[in-house]
Amino acid sequence: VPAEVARHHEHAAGVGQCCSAVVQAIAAPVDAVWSVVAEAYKHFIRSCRLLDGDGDGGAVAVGSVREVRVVSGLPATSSRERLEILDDERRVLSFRVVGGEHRLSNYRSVTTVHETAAGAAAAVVVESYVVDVPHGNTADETRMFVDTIVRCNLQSLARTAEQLALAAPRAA
Ligand code: A8S
Repeated sequence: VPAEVARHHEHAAGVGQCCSAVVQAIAAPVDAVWSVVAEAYKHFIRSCRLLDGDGDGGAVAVGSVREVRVVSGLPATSSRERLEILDDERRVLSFRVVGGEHRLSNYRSVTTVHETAAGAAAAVVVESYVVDVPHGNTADETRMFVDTIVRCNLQSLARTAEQLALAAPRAA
């Protein structure tokens, strides 16, 4: 892994914050995986709209903010996410939570996609994050909660990318 990509996963967790990382192996080419990362693959999203984009579904730029409505059953109803990094070349995506109704203040995550030694049809995704530990919770509880969400999202990403790779083996 190139150092400048690995460095994105080094989070300076301050007092009252915690951080973690989740790794997911995927049986699909990196380009297929990246194309899914750059789209919406997330599990817990009910709906999503760009707040300051032009609304026509065009290219999403760094600095754009989206409002996400969350499915019921979570201690959250909505989240506002600002795109911080979208690097197609190095396959790095990062966003920061800038608002919404939930308990994960100052959440910021970085997702990177990597080739593996196992061959062209295998990738690894690393997603790391830093977040404030909510009042009344421990860092361990917070990491367990967030790791579970991230793991679900990455498993969903894996399924989508693997299906994409099967459907269009040469497109990637
Ligand atoms: C992501 C990662 C996370 C999203 C969290 C952790 C969230 O969207 C959900 C529940 C919450 O309680 C917080 O990559 C928040 O989306 C599903 C609304 C931020």
